[in-house]
Amino acid sequence: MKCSFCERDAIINIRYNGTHLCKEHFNRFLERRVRLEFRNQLIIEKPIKIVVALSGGKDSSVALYLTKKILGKRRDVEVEAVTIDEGIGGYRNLTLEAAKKLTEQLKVKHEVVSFKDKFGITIDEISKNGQLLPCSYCGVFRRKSINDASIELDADYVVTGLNLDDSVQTVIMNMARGDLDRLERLGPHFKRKDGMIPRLQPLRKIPEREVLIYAIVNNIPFSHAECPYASDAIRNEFREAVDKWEERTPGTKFAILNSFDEIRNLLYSREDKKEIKRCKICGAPSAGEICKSCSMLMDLKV
Ligand code: Q46
Ligand code: ZN
Ligand code: ZN
Repeated sequence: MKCSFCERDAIINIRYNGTHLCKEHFNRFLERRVRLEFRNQLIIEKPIKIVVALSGGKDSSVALYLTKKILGKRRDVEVEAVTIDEGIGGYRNLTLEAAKKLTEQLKVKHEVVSFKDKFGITIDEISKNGQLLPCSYCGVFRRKSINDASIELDADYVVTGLNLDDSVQTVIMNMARGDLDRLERLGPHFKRKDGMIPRLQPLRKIPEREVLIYAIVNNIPFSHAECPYASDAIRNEFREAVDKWEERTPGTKFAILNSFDEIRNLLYSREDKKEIKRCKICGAPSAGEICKSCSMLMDLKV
């Protein structure tokens, strides 16, 4: 199959717009949308530092690569990367290797924060002792680690690799749970609030399949390793449902995300919001007296 715009062979077909694209046109098509996201999400009025939360998987590796490609040449933007090492044998060591390779290639400063150093316990140890599934602790500790590291690095923004598929699943899951507070907190964030570094999501409109193909055709180092604890059955059900809707009506994922963006402003203006306090132990923003991370650490008796 030839590219819809030139004589070269196509490497991908884009169902939602009916085109076939060669590598060059695919790169242009994807990068244009990421540039637009940066333009919509980012305000640069002074020199800023952006920290990319780099796991070493395809999404965050593409996010770092494109952040550097699109913003790295600007004098008023500094780009660094942070990887969280949760202590998951047979997985994190592999993704960490990929993350190191990419940051060296891009000449980006790279910091690694380990759960062992920060919290005194790894996810492998928690999986033996914890009351909940490892992912419950992992998500809370990771968010805190990334936010704390970004504050220490004096970052203005954190970039995450969240793609279109992740975003849509998260929106639908929170709607199905009726969790408006969490819906409201979903990124991208446009300003610093209550000690939280705003999150940029430059890939939020890029389908997962396109992120993967972009990583492969541009030889971006990333790891295919999967976490041994990954078993989010509920998310998988939502993933299957959303994929089925998209299969039947291409463009559904964009439509859901665009609808969410429209109603988001209404969520911001709600009056019955919970008051944000400060955690009595670590000082982080928290819905209760003690933040989730500190209360989990107390349960684990670390
Ligand atoms: S790393 Fe951590 Fe994930 Fe592994 S333990 Fe679960 S949350 S699955 S994205
Ligand atoms: Zn072409
Ligand atoms: Zn706390």
